[in-house]
Amino acid sequence: MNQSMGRFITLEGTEGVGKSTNLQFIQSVLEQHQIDYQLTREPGGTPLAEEVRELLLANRDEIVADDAELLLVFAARAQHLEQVIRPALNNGRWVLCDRFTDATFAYQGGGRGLDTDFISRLESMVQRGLQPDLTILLDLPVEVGLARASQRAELDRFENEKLAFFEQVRSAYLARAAAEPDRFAVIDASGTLDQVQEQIRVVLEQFLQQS
Ligand code: Z5A
Repeated sequence: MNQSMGRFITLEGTEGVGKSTNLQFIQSVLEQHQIDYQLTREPGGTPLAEEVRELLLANRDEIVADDAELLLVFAARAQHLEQVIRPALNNGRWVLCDRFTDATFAYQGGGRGLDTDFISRLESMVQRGLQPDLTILLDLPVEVGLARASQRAELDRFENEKLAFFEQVRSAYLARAAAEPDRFAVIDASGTLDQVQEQIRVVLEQFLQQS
């Protein structure tokens, strides 16, 4: 590892897995270890990319073409990488990002059924080899996640998708984790919050020791 670079951690999962809840826990562990980190999210992370996020999540009468959705995701990502992620890592800061390109392979690839070779080509163009060092995947049966998330007042364009869509998203995530076991840590998110966070703590402590 280049010692001057920060480390890049991403958090992923399907609907209702507890990403927001556990993000706070990850932050607390990093802070206990006095890690200087930048918290960010995708789609979003810069003013322009946050505007793209709003475009992506808004419910609308017009049908959004799958390719348009994919290109918007990568447009936001290009801006986010340029303005936030690369500068932070180059300055030795760690980056903790709520979702990244694995979400594209899961939602646009798995959920929408887009060609993963095409997604890979966009990934190469926009990321130029940059990959997360650690990806924490919170995994949960889709029905359990949807039941947890159903408490929300208003559902966005993705949250309004059907069960089969989220099953495909989950399968795509698990396939990516199986293909890259060194980068991914798959967490069983079906237990109590304490049980989930204990698993996350173990993964982070191990990663911190290696970093
Ligand atoms: N998207 C995409 O399509 N392509 C891409 O490349 C990217 C994203 C990057 C927005 O993401 C959408 O963008 C996303 C995919 C798409 N759409 N969806 N769906 P987001 O990350 O902003 O949206 P989100 O998935 O809704 O994230 P979230 O708010 O962090 O969700 P969450 O995982 O459901 O987190 P939560 O609010 O912490 O947990 C849900 C509830 O469960 C809550 O009431 C908790 O108190 C409860 N909870 C949490 N843990 C537990 C445990 N252990 N037991 C019981 N209850 C629990």
